[in-house]
Amino acid sequence: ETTGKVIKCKAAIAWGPHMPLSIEEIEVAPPKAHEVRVKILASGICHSDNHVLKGKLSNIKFPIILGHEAAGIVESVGEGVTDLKPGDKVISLCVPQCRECVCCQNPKTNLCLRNDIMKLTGLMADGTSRFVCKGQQIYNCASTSTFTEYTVLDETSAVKIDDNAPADKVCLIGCGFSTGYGSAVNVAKVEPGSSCAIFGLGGIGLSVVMGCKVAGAARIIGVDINPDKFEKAKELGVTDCINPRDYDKPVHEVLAGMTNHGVDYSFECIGNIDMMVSALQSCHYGYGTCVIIGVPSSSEKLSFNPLLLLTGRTLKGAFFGNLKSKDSVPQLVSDYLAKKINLDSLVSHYVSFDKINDGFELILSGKCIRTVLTF
Ligand code: PAD
Ligand code: ZN
Ligand code: ZN
Repeated sequence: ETTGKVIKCKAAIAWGPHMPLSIEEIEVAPPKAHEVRVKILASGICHSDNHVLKGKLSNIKFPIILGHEAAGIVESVGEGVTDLKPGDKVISLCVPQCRECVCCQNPKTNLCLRNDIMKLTGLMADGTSRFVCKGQQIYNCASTSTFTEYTVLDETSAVKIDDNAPADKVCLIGCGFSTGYGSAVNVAKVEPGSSCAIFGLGGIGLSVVMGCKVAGAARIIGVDINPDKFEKAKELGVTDCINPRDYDKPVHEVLAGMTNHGVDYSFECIGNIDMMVSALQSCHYGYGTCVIIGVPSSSEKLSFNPLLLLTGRTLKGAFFGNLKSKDSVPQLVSDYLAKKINLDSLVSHYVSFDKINDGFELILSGKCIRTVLTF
């Protein structure tokens, strides 16, 4: 019986940027009011975790426990928690949904004011941490921190899902799948018969592909510098693949030649500012829409000719596919169980939690789509 007690368990600590993660024993405090403590069952590794480790997001504080794409079981709940109880299967929500703030009340956005993506405090709502390692306070990541056997989440950052859902698949609904799929169906609002270009065919890009296909896109063009990504992309609905390195002209000109002078919708799923401009240039004047999903280094700025916008293109961006998380995640889990969405194709590797650094190696090697850590 652990309720009300500190739990000692293993976590992967990032002591600083440019260092491998270190599996350490940590102490996880009991949940305070309106918080839940969760035993993690499975967590995906997203490229955003790698950005933090590589020091690309300079405002993030170390030491930190990364990970934000997980499924687990509620171990205990703090005072005042009404919609979760011990034993519930949950998914962590890196974009919370409190249902009360001005953004939650506005149907146009999912960016609940309680999100920590913009403030980057790395702390719980009361300004403290629930993690201690070697006597030192450890920061959390995007209100989640899932590279640990136990974590503590605000009640707004966890949602109950179907008990029958396999944690090692539906964890991807906690970030990658929802981000990509939502960007296609909810941010771009891809229409039947339209043409789409997806820059970057990793976990996010392939989820965009699935969204474009469900939305009825006629032409889905995948762009990646790693041709090993093309086979899976075609299986999932990409109609044409291009490697920019195979051409001596800019990729937007290649796309213009393949389509009627540009696509209806383009998506940047890399985090490369040059590709963001290419994606914007690739959509058709007058009506094309470009959605930015990739996260660049904090020091980088976009620069492009505003005529691209004056001539009628729309530039958009969102976190988590602009899906209101508590409302959308249980439904996506049901859609997976009803075989309406395909997460199995996204999971290319399983790695045991202790071997987490091998999981990060897989991202850098270009060999994986999504690696899921099992606990
Ligand atoms: P990933 O590493 O699985 O995929 C990236 C893909 O881009 C790989 O297939 C690469 O080969 C390809 N690539 C790299 N450079 C280029 C290039 N110059 N031209 C064409 N292709 C290239 O990453 P991911 O899918 O996990 O994440 C992609 C980005 O999305 C990353 O920046 C991540 O931080 C961001 C992200 N955003 C959100 C959000 O809510 N906005 C959520 C999760 C991830
Ligand atoms: Zn992510
Ligand atoms: Zn809110």
